Amino acid sequence: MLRHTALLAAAALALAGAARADTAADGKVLYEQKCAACHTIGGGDRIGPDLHGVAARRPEAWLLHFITAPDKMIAAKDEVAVRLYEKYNRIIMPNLGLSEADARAVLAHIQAMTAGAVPAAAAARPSPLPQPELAAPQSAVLTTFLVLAALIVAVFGWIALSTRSPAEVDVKRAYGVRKVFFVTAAVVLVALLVATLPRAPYARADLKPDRIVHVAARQFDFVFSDEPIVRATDIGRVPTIQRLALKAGTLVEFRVTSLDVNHGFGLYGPQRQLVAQTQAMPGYVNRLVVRLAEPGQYKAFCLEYCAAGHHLMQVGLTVE
Ligand code: HEC
Ligand SMILES: [Cu+2]
Repeated sequence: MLRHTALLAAAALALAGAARADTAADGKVLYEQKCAACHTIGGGDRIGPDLHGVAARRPEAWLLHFITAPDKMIAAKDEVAVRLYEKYNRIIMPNLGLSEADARAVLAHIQAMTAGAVPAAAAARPSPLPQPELAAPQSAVLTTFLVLAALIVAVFGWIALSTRSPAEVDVKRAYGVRKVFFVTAAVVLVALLVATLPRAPYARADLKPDRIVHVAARQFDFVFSDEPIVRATDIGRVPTIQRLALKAGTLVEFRVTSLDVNHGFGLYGPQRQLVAQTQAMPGYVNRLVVRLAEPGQYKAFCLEYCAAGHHLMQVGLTVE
């Protein structure tokens, strides 16, 4: 027993030593897991500021304090922290529970990236969208919805007004009319269902995808990879795909999950038309099979409100 304990202690010490040996490498994993969802290093602002060269614009003590306890610094009305908070959509950077040693490791990684020691992160993020234009099918759907909604409002209005002059109701006849309405509605709806079901955009189960892409959603980005990312700690260890590029006509199976709360994965095509979508749920993997026929720049957006940075949650992919 004692020997075992001693062995374990030795192993733990060796591990700790190994971990301390390379701070920038540790910092890289921490950064990918805890920071990359909101920041880039040289890729531009996202939810928070671009961290390229941050060590040159802030004192080290301030950075260590901010990274370990951003919430406290904003609460204490630190001038710079409050200014940043106002500038970045009043989204408070969460307290991620980093120790000072963790913060040092992350800073070492940020500095290494800034110095270009580990290049290629720059511009890995998609550029912001040009003002999206509603594609024709989407505006047709919107118009139909608005017309139907107006019709329903009109019917409710008519009924409400009709109560101003109460009238005797022939109950038996009213039930008769109701039955006719019910049967008509049932026939029309079933006919519509039968007519449109074969055109529903569900992939056939027997189709074998050309490519499987794993998608992990988290507040506030999407991570693509060739291997499953099951929990947040897989990030930084499982290789991720920085820029996803697919050949036109590829049948892709997206295996979508979430590392925190419920998100949506809505894939939009080059004309900003919705191509396919599914939910990203913690503990579940949803399979979304879609043939990407049209070449161009695609974007995935979160389609379920997930917290303050939701509207900035997106990822790009290219079909060539
Ligand atoms: C949920 C999003 C989010 C995450 C995750 C996040 N940050 Fe931030 N960060 C922000 C926002 C937003 C700001 C701007 C200040 C504010 O609004 O709180 C910010 C500001 C900063 C600043 C100040 C930048 C400057 O220009 O002075 C640093 C440094 C920073 N973050 C480092 C980190 C590090 C390191 C991590 C990971 C350990 C991290 N952040 C994780 C959102 C985030
Ligand atoms: Cu969201």
